[in-house]
Amino acid sequence: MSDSVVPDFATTLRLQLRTQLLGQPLHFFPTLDSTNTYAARLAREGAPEGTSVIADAQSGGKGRLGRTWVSPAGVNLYLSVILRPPVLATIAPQLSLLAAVAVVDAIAEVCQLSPTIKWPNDILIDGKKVCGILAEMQTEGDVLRAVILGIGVNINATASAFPEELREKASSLLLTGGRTVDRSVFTDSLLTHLEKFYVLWLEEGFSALRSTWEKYAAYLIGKRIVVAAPEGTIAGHVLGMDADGALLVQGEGSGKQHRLLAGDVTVIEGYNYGDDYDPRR
Ligand code: BT5
Repeated sequence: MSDSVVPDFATTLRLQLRTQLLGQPLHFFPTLDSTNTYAARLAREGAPEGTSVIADAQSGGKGRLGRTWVSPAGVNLYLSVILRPPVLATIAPQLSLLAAVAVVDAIAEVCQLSPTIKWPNDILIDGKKVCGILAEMQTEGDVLRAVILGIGVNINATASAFPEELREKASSLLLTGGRTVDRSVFTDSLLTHLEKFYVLWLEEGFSALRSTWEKYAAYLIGKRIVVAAPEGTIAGHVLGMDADGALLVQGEGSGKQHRLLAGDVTVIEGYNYGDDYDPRR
C-alpha cells in the first residue's frame, strides 16, 4: 500500500519527525481496519521497537472491551506504536498512563489547551473525550514480548463526524480550541513527548511520572466514583494513585481501600467534598 492518498500528512510528518526511536519506521495507510490490529501483526512478525502505524481512516477502530472507536477519514490521528520494554507483563498497563501524560503535553504544546486525564486512558477537554488509548500486550508465558500502544486523537473532526449518540460526550481539538490543527505537527509533538516519557520510565519507573499524572488527573481526586473493575463494581472516592499507577479508591460502606489496575470510571455528579477536602488525610 502506498502513501499517495495522504501525501500531506505522511510526507510532512516524515520530514518533521524529531524522534530517535518512536515512529522509526513509520507505516502510513489510507485505510486500515485497525492500526492496533495491523501493528500487532507486525510485532508478531518481529518488527523492532518503535515501529509505528498510522491510518488516515479506520473501518474497525477498536476501543477497550470490544467497544468501537469512531474513525472518520482525513481529520484525526489513529496511531499504534510497538514497544518492547524489558519489564514484567504486570507493569505494562503503566504505558497507557504514560501515553495519557504525553497526549496532554502534546495538546498543551500545539493547541495551548489544558486537558484532563480520566483514569486510566481518557483525555477530556471541557468534560468531553478527545482521545482514547488502547494498550494491548503480546506475552509468552510471563514474558512480555510487545505492547501495542494505540492512540486515537480527535484533531479536526467536526460534530457531524460523530454519530448522534456521541456528540454529547466526544469532542475534538478543533471544536474545543476553535482552530484547525496541523496533524503532522501534532503527531510529531506527541511522538516526541511519548519518547521522552518512555525513556524516563525505562530508566526510573513510573514514580518519575506519577506527580505529573496526578496533576493532570487532579479533578478526579476526592471525587465520588463508581468503577467497573475486573474484580467487580466498586463505589467510593478517589484517594490518588500509588507509585505503580494503580488508582486508590476508598470503598463506601466497607471503608476498605482498593487498589485498581484497570476499569471504567463513572464520576457521580452532585457530590462534592468541598474545597477544603484533602483526600490524603
Ligand atoms: C478507548 O476505548 O478509548 C480506546 C480508543 C483507542 C483508539 C485507538 S485509534 C488507534 C488505535 N487503533 C485502534 O483500533 N484503536 C486505537 P474505550 O475506553 O473503551 O472507549 C470507547 C468508547 O469511547 C466508545 O464506546 C464510545 O462511547 C467512545 N468513542 C468512540 N469513538 C470515539 C471518538 N472518536 N471520540 C470520542 N469518543 C469515542
